[in-house]
Amino acid sequence: MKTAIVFGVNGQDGSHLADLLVEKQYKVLGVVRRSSTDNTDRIKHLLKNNDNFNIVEGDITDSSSIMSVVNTYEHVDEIYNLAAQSHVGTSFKQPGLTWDVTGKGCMNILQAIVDLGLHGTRFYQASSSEMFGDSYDTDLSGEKYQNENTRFLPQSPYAIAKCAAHQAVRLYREAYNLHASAGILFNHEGPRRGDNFVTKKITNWAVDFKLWMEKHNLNIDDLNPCEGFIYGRVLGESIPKLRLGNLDAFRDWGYAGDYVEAMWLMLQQDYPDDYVICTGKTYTVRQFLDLAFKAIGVSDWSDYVVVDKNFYRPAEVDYLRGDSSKAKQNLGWTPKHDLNDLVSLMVYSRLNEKLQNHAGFVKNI
Ligand code: NDP
Ligand code: GDR
Repeated sequence: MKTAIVFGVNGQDGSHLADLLVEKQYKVLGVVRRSSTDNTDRIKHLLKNNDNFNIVEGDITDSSSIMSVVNTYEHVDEIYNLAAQSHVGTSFKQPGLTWDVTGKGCMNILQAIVDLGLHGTRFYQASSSEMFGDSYDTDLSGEKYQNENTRFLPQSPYAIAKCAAHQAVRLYREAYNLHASAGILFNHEGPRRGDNFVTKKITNWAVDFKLWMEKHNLNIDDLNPCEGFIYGRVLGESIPKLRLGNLDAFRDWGYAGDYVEAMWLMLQQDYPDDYVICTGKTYTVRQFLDLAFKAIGVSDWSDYVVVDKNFYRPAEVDYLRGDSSKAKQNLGWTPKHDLNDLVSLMVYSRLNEKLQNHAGFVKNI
């Protein structure tokens, strides 16, 4: 039986990856930070039902903690580092912490692998399209894209930390001959996405808005949107508008469940390498709003959304569209879900969560 250690197992990707590894009959040790409240919501189903899935406390900023985690199994086949302070906006407010976790944390794990002499262990690092920042290449038809050869021009403390970690993977691979790979993943989302990322913020709000209208028996024509609130027919019936930042950024959004498969495939190759993972299609936040509101039967969202400068970042990444030809060719990986699937999945999953008796609406989230 193969063994794997997943740092960041209770995050969006960590939970999907743990599902995949358990399904593939791995023995999985998930690493979770100590928290004063329960932080295992996304992996509860595994903790309840699977003897091959266990968790242990650990923090990637603490080398001794990593050493003891990595020493748990006699032999570790694969280590995945998905742990990070992963919010780009937050990284401008907490750059030091972001550096320690998102940048140095990866180096701590790599060094532990070297110090413990784990040469048979394969390592995956969660690199990011944010590393490209403002940089892109242009194809023959004049379309902008990023692939493994595009230079990095990071635009946030988060992206700078990710670049450092990415370079550490390359260095440790070359210097110590480690089987260490980095997936340069473009944005990927789903029902398990953290609430303060833009897709989850939008789909959650849209569903809650729809349910609020239904609860008060309101139609669109009954609504009175003004200032930061939307009012209904009678006094006291109101809901705060959705507050967002920059609506014009382009992102290449995929489904998280598809992307963890690419992580696993990278570690099954004879040789370690870096791969771009994406859908190849790009949309603005504005277009995502169109799709999410369409999914709840609303054609024009403009009266319900406030652009709030507080959600703007000091620097923005304007355009991301990946080219994952290398992953397709070497790993045989392509995404299975498009943006329409993703929006439906997120909307119906929120409905499921809010209306217990809608259970069965969404399968396999
Ligand atoms: P999440 O924010 O959902 O998960 C991050 C995980 O890291 C959480 O489990 C978190 O635990 C854990 N973590 C944070 N700090 C530490 C620490 N000091 N020690 C140990 N664990 C820690 O991110 P995603 O699942 O979305 O992303 C996974 C990885 O992929 C991240 O590295 C992210 O930067 C990267 N990435 C994500 C993309 C995306 O679109 N989702 C795209 C490209 C890269 P806790 O719950 O305690 O905070
Ligand atoms: P991103 O994702 O920064 O691309 O990083 P996020 O969803 O935070 O932002 C996407 C775009 O939406 C704009 N935006 C807002 N963003 C947030 N969070 N909240 C808002 O209210 C809002 N309004 C507009 C942003 O400015 C941005 O342009 C994600 C993370 O998962 C990283 O960890 C990962 O590395 C990259 O994707 C690839």
